[in-house]
Amino acid sequence: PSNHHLHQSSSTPRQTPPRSQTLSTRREVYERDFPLYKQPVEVGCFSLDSQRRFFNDSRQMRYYVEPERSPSFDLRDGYRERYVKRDENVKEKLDHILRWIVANRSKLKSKLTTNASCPLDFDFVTWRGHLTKLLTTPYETREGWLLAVTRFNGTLYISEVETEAACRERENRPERNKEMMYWGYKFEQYMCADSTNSTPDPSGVVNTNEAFCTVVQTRLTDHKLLFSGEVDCRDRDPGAPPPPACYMELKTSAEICTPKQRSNFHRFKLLKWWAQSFLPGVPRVVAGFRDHDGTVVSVETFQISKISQVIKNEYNCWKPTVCMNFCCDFLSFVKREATEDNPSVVYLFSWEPHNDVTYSVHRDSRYSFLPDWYIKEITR
Ligand code: 0WD
Ligand code: CA
Repeated sequence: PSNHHLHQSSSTPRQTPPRSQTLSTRREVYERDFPLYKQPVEVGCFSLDSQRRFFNDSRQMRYYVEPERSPSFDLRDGYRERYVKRDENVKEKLDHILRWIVANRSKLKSKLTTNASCPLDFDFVTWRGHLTKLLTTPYETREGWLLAVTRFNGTLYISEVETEAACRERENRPERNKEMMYWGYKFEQYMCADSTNSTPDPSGVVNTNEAFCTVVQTRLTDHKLLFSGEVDCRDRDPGAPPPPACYMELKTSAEICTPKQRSNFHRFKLLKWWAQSFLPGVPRVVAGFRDHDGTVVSVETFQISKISQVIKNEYNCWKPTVCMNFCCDFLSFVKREATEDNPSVVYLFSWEPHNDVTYSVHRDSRYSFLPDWYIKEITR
């Protein structure tokens, strides 16, 4: 049958089916009403400076400056001379979020609390980027993922593990791809100022250690979520709505010249852009369309709430409801399977395109990711 969600033996009618240890990622399974997703609320923020040091404040916030209509930004400028790249070999896991939690624990206390066994009133703590991967899974045909899950004091922590394929790709990245990764950051520098009353400084250094991250709280059906995501900039108008509604995501993309390119943009790029910004409630994406030489030829703003309209005419296109229902069912699956409350136990959820999600359990392994300082802090 096409709606085979949980794999069950067909020879035992009228019996409750055995619980499956796997989860389907087939789109048809998740075509149902859009699940409840509460308006995300910003509960705090943090900054990472040019040396990747953590600060419990918004010092790295940047401000959006509207560009000219056809700006002709040169995204290649500074690649050789003014580029400081974050060390991708350092795996930070959830460390920055955990530092933020420790620094802000008093304001996170749940209302009916002093319940020592559940000091954090969240079911899940993770990066926004990990949730984006879950949202796009039913439509992903190229890259699988590995998500490590630890249950500690009743909360489920989700931290990505780099797959072997992703590691190989990173280590064998062609020079052209390396340069194109810089283009996205360079675009941010052309578009953002450091304060409300200054202008962008394209003569400066691009340092990808620097980041401003929002921490938001929300609920997906019965899953209480706390996650953090990097925010590129905010509306500089003092009359703009409070975060996250004043935040803006910046993207670069190849200019669209043919109907085929437009269709691919709708089917693949807008899916990723929508998922990433919908999660934290960031309402706008500003896209710089660039040519092959890295010159921005046009800038266009996309309202996240209108993207489902933009793609409506695309045949066999992605659906927001499928993304959200899959994420919701994955989180239910994790809650059901990751039962042992132990900071040194990792449930490693694994997915490859065209397959179901599976998992394995690891004790005191290289996958353990909750640091001792965090366990001590939360346990005391
Ligand atoms: O441990 C890991 N596997 C990851 C850690 C994967 C992804 C992110 N991170 C951490 C980093 O500490 C980073 O500061 O998360 C932070 C960003 O979190 P996020 O917002 O949840 O990540 P995501 O939505 O995937 O990416 C947002 C931006 C990217 O912008 P674009 O426009 O390209 O989507 O964060 C940057 C990038 O600029 N970014 C990263 N920064 C540091 N480490 C990483 C990364 N691994 N991936 C994307
Ligand atoms: Ca961006």
